[in-house]
Amino acid sequence: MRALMYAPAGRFADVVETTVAKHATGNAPAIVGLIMGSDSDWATMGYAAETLRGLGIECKARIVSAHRTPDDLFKYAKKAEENGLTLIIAGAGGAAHLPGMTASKTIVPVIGVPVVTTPLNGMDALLSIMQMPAEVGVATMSIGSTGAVNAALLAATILAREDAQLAAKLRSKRVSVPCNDRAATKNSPTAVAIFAESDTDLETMQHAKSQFVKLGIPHSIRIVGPAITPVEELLCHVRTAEEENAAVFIAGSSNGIGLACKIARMTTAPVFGVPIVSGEVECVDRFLQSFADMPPGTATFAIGRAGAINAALFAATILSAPGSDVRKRLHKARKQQIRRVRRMKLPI
Ligand code: RP5
Repeated sequence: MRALMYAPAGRFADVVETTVAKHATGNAPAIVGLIMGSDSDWATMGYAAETLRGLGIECKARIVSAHRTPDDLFKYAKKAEENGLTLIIAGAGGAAHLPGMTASKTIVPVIGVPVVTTPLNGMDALLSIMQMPAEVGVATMSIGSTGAVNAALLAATILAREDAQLAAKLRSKRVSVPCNDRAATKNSPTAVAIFAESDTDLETMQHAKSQFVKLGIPHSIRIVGPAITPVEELLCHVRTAEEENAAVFIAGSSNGIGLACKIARMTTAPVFGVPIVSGEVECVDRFLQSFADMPPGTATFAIGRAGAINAALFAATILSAPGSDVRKRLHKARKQQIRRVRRMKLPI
């Protein structure tokens, strides 16, 4: 199937004809919405467009700003599902509300890219995007152009579940990943493997589990040992989960995002990290640094319970087809959430 893919002016300016990936649920082409708050973000977000293009995935790029054109953003997000967007990649810098606000208005999964725009080197954007409240999650990438490339690769990983051609292209780009043919299988697996590094982490990850129980999604949950676990042992857990048909991994660990990053190097399935913090972070710089180096295939969600819930909801969305029972339950949960917040009372 051929289609035109548009890339706006700038370093990556061109209009190219490309083979497009198929929509996750049928023969319609998968379309990734690529949005950013300003044309100044293009120097970063162009890398996402270029990576998608290299993989033959159609993307539609637009500038919509959470702060300068909020009405356009709401319209864009509200119509995203109806307009056939399979995924949205949203990039923003500073007080980067674009990915989160987009996620608040649509069930279409949103991947957020923190852009460097201020002397805080994108850390402000990273935290703004990552630290979403429970039930409205954004899969957060690392900062800058690496994050933009990885956002496109994560989108591709998700779309590759139903597209053998794309899966093959993706594997050829991730040569260091041990080979498996799972992404190319016709009967797509639907289960999620939840990994926790300790008993304490397991408690947090139970919040992810309860989402899957509510939504009726097959899942498994296991402790994979502390950070010192030999890599072979972790690999064994990953392979076992794959044999159980795990299509998505969710990794919760007090060791920041480290566990998710290790798993991402062992599988072609998407890996969602949930950083767990008990007490206070001792060295904030060192803790945050790990989020700057997440490998392809990994995304982080908020710290703790909110992250566990949001990673689960994100997984549920990418594993379900539009119009399916799971999607209906997700829409219903959004409505319940709105009603719950509207019913909240203050003491005065
Ligand atoms: C954000 O503010 C945009 O995403 C951009 O990263 C940043 C600055 O925008 P400009 O002042 O460069 O237009 O909304």
